[in-house]
Amino acid sequence: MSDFPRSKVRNISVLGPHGVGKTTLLEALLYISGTTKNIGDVNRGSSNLDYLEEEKQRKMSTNSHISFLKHDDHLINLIDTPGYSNFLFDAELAIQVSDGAIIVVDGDEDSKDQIDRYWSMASSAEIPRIIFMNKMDKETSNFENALTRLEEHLNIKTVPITIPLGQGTDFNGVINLFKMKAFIYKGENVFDEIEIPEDMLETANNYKDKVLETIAEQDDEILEKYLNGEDIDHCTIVDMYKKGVKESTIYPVLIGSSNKLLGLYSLLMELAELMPSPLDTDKIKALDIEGNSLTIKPSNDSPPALYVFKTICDPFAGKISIARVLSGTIKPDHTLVNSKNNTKIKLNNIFRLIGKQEFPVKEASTGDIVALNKLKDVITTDTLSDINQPVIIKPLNIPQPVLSFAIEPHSRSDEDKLNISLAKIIEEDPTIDFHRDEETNEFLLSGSGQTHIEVIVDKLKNNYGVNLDLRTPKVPYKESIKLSSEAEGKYVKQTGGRGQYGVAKLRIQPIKNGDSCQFENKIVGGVIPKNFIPSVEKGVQDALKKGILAGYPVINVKTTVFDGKHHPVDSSDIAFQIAASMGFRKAMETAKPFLLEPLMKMNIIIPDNSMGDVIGDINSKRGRVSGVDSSPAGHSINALIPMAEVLTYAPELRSLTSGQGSFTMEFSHYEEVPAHISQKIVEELNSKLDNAETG
Ligand SMILES: Nc1nc2c(ncn2[C@@H]2O[C@H](COP(=O)(O)OP(=O)(O)OP(=O)(O)O)[C@@H](O)[C@H]2O)c(=O)[nH]1
Ligand SMILES: [Mg+2]
Repeated sequence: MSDFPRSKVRNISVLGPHGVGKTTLLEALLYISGTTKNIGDVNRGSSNLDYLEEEKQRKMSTNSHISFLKHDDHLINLIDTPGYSNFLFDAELAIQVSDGAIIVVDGDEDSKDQIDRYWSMASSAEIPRIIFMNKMDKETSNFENALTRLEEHLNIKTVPITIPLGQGTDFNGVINLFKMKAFIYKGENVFDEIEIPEDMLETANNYKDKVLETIAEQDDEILEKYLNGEDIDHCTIVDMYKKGVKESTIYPVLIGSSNKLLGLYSLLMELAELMPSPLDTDKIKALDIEGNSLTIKPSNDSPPALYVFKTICDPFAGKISIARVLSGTIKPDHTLVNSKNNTKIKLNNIFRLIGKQEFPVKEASTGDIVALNKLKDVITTDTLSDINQPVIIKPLNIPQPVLSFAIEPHSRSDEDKLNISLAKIIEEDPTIDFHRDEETNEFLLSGSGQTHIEVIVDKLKNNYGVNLDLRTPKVPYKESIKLSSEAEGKYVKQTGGRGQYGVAKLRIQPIKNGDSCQFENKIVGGVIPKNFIPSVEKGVQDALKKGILAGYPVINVKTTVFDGKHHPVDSSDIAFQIAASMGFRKAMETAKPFLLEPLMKMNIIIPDNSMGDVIGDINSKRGRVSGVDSSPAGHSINALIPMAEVLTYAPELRSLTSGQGSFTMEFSHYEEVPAHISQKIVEELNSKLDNAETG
């Protein structure tokens, strides 16, 4: 691989909304460049990239996948990213190791692309972009409308490089405005370069004028010359154009059809021509092991450094770490250091990948994207570097899970395998959380959405033979009190032999939201001896675990023990624990106990036309909208909604927005449950208890 000069390497992420044709585009590029012999098809499950069972079943990418091709004398590494909102983190990681991006959009007139989020992810990473308008073969595609929509949505200046020859089902080639030639498809991957047909000449010239004007607008002097009709040297135009793309002031747009292999050579050409090489980044920002900032020079002469942006744990092939070589050259048998914990890591085989197909290489150098097998204890976002000069790339923040499901393994053997299998899946996908909820005693599997969690369940089954059911998790309600009250707890047993004796008088009072429970000892005169006070506190702690309303933990209560009695022989730790517990429960009865529920802070992104339905639904869920931001591409709603109402929000939002909506949610705070709902919860619990007793 290092036989490619570093200036000829391109690392490109392919980004865009779900279903816009990213994977199909890459399959087509791999095929037309002669890299693959057969074109993979996502619809038939024969894709080289979407090779996982979970992806074949759903006909969508649930992971990023790497691939590479050679075009002219360039090596182009292409990372296919998932467009579905649940898998955004993979796209973020891919962007982190890319020098440029292809943003795929839909040329379909009716398309409701939600490209804002991918656009802003690439903007934040400050990488240049080429826009590829796909699906131009569709009956309803319309280049002019789609281009206007795009410029308005994103508020950008575009430079069309190719325009369609024929519209919709008659689309059969492209006109390249820089070459002023037409390319038509003859079938079987064969193209003809021809003169622009007469009837398209005026359109092509009009677009070319627009292109020249947009490029000239970047420099006042050139613009004036252009507007005065003076000739501008072709090289000047090309240089200004390249500069504008690299600095992200203008964006090239190419059109085509991945299904019909149209418009793709022009795209390959522009990737090679316009996208930066790994050497074009002056310096890569990093830290030393003490956390001081430094920069890495992307050069083969610099010490080796790799950043791991993906991990695959294949039950058969084992563990594979995918990394970008930031600097230096690496070979199998080299020893590097995992900079986060100073552990030595010996490299094994190095290879390139197309989906899961491996292509071994002898070495990899600056800018290469390669797979490395069996790197022990190395996880996604780790930096491996030179033993004497360790560096760390600041890892991306891992997004918090937004949705949890309780999981129930089918059998004991499924439960036994669960922990170890999930640990492997979490190694591949750090956005998953798995833990046992102490309050509800359930195993909770949390992720970025319902599809994400369903994919994990499928993976557990397909790869590890673990079968389980998903259940809506229980809401972790809490209990508290509104009034102060006092009560005496008495545990006295004095019939025959050694008895039990403990009496504790307790005062309980509500304290401010956010404070956990407090305990105070105000015993005077030793009515409860000092050595039994910890037992009184333990008894109160036990009572706090299960409130008297519905057995939920009690919060925001201060308990004071202010009086009591003891017996020189019969008093014991256990007697005071039980007495305090009884006293607390008795005091709670007269302190106006109430239920609290968790509220979730939600950010919901929806298309324009579902606004009314989504807001209506939030109201019916006892939610409160705190703000709505609008952009031409849709609305972003901020709201507080009780957790009990959004346990199955993912499918609900999907149906309210025809699959276009997405959301994130995080815990905000606890609030009192309205009386009528609280009553229902208590009644349901009592009827469950009755059934348990009778059944
Ligand atoms: N008509 C037409 N359909 C296309 C074209 N490109 C892709 N498709 C179809 O669009 C659907 C989605 O294609 P994918 O390649 O899986 O889309 P994706 O962007 O990778 O989707 P995610 O991985 O879910 O983000 C498939 O049915 C493709 O056959 C095209 O140029 N024209
Ligand atoms: Mg895909």
